[in-house]
Amino acid sequence: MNRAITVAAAQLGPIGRDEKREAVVDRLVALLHDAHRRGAELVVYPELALTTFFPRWWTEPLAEADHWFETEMPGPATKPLFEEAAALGVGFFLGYAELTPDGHRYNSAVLVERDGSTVATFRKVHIPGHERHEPWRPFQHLERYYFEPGPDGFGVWDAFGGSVGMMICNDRRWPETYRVMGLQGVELILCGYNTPVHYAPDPSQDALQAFHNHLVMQAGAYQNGTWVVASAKGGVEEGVDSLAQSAVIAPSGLIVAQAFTAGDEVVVAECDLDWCDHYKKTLFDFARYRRPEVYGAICEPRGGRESESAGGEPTAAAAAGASGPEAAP
Ligand code: CDV
Repeated sequence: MNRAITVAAAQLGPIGRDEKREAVVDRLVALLHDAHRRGAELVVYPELALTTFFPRWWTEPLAEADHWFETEMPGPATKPLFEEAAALGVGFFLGYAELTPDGHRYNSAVLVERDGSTVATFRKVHIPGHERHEPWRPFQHLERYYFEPGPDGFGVWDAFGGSVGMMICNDRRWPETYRVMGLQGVELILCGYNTPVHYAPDPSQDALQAFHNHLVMQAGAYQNGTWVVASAKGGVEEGVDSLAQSAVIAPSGLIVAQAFTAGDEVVVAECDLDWCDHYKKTLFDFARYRRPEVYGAICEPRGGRESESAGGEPTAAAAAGASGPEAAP
């Protein structure tokens, strides 16, 4: 193995609404130590890893939700994590809610190298859920109220001895996410997620959540010849059950390590970045086999030519009586 890096998915169990940042950071540091003890040089924490998943509640005016957001990274509460990681020589990916100095709100992740330097801040591109309070739901998913879509898209950075990309939760369901990074030569994609098991607009998907989670990431890894490391915040948080199953996925598409609990747990695997070439230089040799001249529709309007205005989730009424996609407005 030439470019092998040991990576840990540091899964979190639930974070209570009243749990202080400092207490959460203590948990992150405990996971960091466990990962380091097991040889990890890079630790992947979940999406919004410093607080409970607050988009499940409606808050108006929006400014009253400011306390869920970080205005600096590191800030006073997160500094101990940055310091401890640098002291151990371990890098990390950490999801958090970002409030910028000019008032923008993003669902973000910071990537920090082993020496403590910040590689990049990634802002979630695909924002799921809804914009306004929808009382018919058993719990809200108001990401589209709290966050703007990340304007920068999917970058790839030279870090950890390879080409590293990032995505956050819903981004992992979209093939474009992986392909845009794949075209930049990505070898290691890091991901954090919070996925409620119950999907109110179509509960028939509830039983398939675990399948869909791995389906999309295994396909994305294989089709782009890249490692994917994904870390969940799982378990029952403030009454809402969320998927766990954090995993490390090889460029073959196979899962090489997976969480077996829905709580705080470290999943470790050695990722040989050179293994990506088995796929990048054969079946998925993009330069040789891709046909971009016939892929133009990929960049057509959002919903495709025939359904530009038909996107979005079903309304409450449609969901209540929904028997299939035709019930959507
Ligand atoms: N945090 C997320 O982005 N969650 C979405 C849910 C709402 C479907 C996900 O794609 O897992």
